Amino acid sequence: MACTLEQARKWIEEAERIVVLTGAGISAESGVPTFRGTGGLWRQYRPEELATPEAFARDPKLVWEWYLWRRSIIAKAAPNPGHLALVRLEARKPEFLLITQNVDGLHERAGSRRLVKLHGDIWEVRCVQCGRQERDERLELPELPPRCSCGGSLRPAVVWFGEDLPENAWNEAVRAVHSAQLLLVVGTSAVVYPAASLIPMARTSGARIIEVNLEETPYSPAVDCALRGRAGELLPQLIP
Ligand code: BJW
Ligand code: ZN
Repeated sequence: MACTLEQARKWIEEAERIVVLTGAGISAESGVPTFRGTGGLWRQYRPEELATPEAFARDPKLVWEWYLWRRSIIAKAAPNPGHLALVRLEARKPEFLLITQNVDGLHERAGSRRLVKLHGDIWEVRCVQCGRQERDERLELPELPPRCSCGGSLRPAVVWFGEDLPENAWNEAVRAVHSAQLLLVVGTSAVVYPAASLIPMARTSGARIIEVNLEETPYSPAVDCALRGRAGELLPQLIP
């Protein structure tokens, strides 16, 4: 449903329990490419071909090259006014949770603290053999794939297609959505599950839903307010 910015601002102001769900679109204005749509391709590959455990097993060097390319872009990027507006919102609301599908760390760098990351973190690695996970902010690696001290290959500690989401993060997200009065959905194509299912879940438990996106998504017709535009421009107006 279309609605005015004024109406959406009022709903945000009134709600005490707010959940925000973000996707790659919120980081687009920081210069980080989204997955789908224009600029979503790397060389000739689609994310669905690289973000899988099968792709890593087949060609770990290729998958690591993609992640190192993304790391190099993210390292140069800075949080934008959209990220900063969500930090302000967190400070104003007694109950607040920011749920992100992004792995870029820009929400943390902006100052968001009540945050759950559904798809992991591009700045962490995990050993495929012993499971050890650690922070790794290198932009160049001596060998691809890098090795754990146990000899196993290290992979990015992110969630690929066919893999389960981190259980604690997912449970916390579901709990928050169930008690939310308002869900603000920002910059996600809402086609990747189970993250996208948080939107109908909020609807079922009676929350109002506001969507901020450049384009229409599968859930646009079902939300209370669909605002078309850039997150970095609309969020500062919604959360002045
Ligand atoms: C702007 C803007 C601006 C631009 N301002 N807006 C139910 C139905 C169908 C399929 C499934 C299902 N349940 C599970 C599945 C399978 C699968 C799935 O969803 N497939 C579909 C794609 C068909 N899901 C999974 O496999 C998940 N695991 C799972 O379900 O486990 C259980 C299980 C186990 C075993 C077998 C089966 C099930 C895991 C999903 C993991 C997703 N991983 C990735 C990669 C993460 C690591 C990395 O970053 O490399 O996560 S894929 C990629 O997509 C990434 C993102 O987080 C995710 C979502 O993308 P997002 O953020 O929405 O970005 P875009 O690019 O799609 O959209 C950007 C949007 O911004 C657009 O709308 C623009 O218009 C907008 N925009 N600029 C505002 N300035
Ligand atoms: Zn190991």
